[in-house]
Amino acid sequence: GSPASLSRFRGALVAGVLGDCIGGEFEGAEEVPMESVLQHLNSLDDESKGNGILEYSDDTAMARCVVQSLLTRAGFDEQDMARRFAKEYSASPGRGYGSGVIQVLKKLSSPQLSDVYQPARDQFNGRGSFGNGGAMRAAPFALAFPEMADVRRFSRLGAMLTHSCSLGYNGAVLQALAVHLSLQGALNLPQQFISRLITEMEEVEDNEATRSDARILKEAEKPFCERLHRVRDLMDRSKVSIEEVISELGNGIAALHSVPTAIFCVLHCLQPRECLPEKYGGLERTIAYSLALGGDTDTIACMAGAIAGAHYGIEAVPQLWIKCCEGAEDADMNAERLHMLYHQS
Ligand code: 8NA
Ligand code: MG
Ligand code: MG
Repeated sequence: GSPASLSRFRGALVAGVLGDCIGGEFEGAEEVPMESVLQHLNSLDDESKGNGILEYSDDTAMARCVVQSLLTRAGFDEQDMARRFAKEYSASPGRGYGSGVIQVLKKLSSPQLSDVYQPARDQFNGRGSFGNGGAMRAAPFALAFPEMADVRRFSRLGAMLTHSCSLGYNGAVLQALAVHLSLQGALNLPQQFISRLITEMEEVEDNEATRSDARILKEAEKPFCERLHRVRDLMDRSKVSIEEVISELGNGIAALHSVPTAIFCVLHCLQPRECLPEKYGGLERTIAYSLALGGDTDTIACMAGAIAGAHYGIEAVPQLWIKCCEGAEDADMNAERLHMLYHQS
């Protein structure tokens, strides 16, 4: 497809929802045999089973708030977005939110609150959250703003409403930038795609807040850059086991242990893989592979789904999977509205 086509917008938003809904099955599992993944995916293709609907979790619940806010305000409005997060949480608190972020969401609903970024700063004794909750909802920023500088700026601010640790909000920036580049067709040249991301993150992580957080958490000076170099090393290898991916990149709830992982899933699945059915296209491969890593499967598949969806477009998304997932049709309609907003500005 052509850069920033409607098909790519629809693919990104819909496949993100699918990753969340389908990935929920294995969330928190330590080991997920590929056989179980394929069984789960086959059950979606089997209409005769009359599957119940797979519900979305916090990932999609918050992404929907981001989308609605960006659309109604025709841009980023932190007060409006914060209000939507709080309202969504109080309406459906059982969507599987991280245990820390719940405190922020409760405080954000207070009408007395003057600074919407303050509750996030108070998390974890003032260090802020490094969870992947900012990154899991970052894709819509790439679908609202055509300029990379805006994607960077607003995905960061949007994440800081709940995640004030640099390892939290920089993960959101990385995810949004990956979707932004994918939307432009950058995954046609995977080596350049990863190089572009590294160059961008060199700048994003070049500040005192990042250095200080990295020092405290005993990470490399530029934690996401370091991980992206590992992604590049793994890409260059002809054979990589699931165990190696988990030990090199992680599969956990920290943004640092999941955003680079999601990016790797997309890159690794650009080609057919022995462990995956031949009938699968790239998007199906990406989701299946993400689930087989175990750990925070809904969130990793959600992030990988959004990046892959922006690359392959809506035509690559199986209709039967869309039918099984709560919120997928909504996402498709919202993608059209975001596409208009993007091309207006
Ligand atoms: P969060 O901000 O509560 O962070 C998630 C968790 O990370 C916290 O509960 C802490 O355990 C830990 N954490 C984050 N920052 C720090 C810190 N500075 N010091 C010590 N510990 C810290 O919530 P979130 O929105 O980032 O969470 C996102 C994830 O939680 C998503 O994957 C989402 O799906 C959800 N979730 C995941 C699982 C799972 O098993 N993987 C289960 C339920 C919910
Ligand atoms: Mg979730
Ligand atoms: Mg999760």
